[in-house]
Amino acid sequence: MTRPVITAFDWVPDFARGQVRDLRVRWALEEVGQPYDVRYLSQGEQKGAPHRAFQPFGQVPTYEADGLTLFESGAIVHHIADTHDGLFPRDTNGRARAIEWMFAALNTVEPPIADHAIATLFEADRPWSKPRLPSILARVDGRLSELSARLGDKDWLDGDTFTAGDLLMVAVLRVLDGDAALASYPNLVAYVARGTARPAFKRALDAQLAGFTGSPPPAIAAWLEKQTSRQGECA
Ligand SMILES: N[C@@H](CCC(=O)N[C@@H](CS)C(=O)NCC(=O)O)C(=O)O
Repeated sequence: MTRPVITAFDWVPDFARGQVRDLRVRWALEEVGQPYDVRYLSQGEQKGAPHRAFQPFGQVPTYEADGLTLFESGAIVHHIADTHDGLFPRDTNGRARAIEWMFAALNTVEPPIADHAIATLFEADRPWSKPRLPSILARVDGRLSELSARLGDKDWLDGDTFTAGDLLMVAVLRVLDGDAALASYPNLVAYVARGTARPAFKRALDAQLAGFTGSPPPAIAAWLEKQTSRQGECA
């Protein structure tokens, strides 16, 4: 296999550092020991035609190797697991269960957690966010409670073996790390800690953080400047 090239941003706001979805892809590549290169995009470049040719929605990450280009972090992690040893069990049924947990992470658990991030971070200052929060929190809690019950006292979702399903589930849950919503479920807190203690995760996170060498686009820079100068203001 040729060395894959993934895309990532060269700048994101502080709250998003360590959460951009190229992290999942980097983590998968680190787990299987596959070296890779990164093509960095400045903010805004993701919406231009050249990148949209790779990613129709104008987002990161993407993946290129051996004449194949992919978008969607879940599809990329699936492909890495499919073409390397280490993220899918060797038996057909175990592999199917790992894929089941990949879908559960992205399709069942992530949506309410993404709504929570929108209401508390991205649109925290919008009038509709506060009224929506109780119902969002109830949906997050419902999913966490069900997941906690299924995980029980196992190390990983399917037992003793870490799979691509755990990789995506931990990546999804760690958005809530330190949040009261997750703290109510000690087995999920321990599960996230177990996943993020893996050396491959640490290498992936360090690599993502080291890649933020760019600058914000002018409009965001001006807005950030205004926020900083306001920090000393009294109401
Ligand atoms: N479902 C997509 C979501 C990708 C996504 O949301 N990417 C974000 C970064 S985490 C992004 O590129 N946002 C910038 C934008 O939408 O302009 C995936 O998993 O790859």
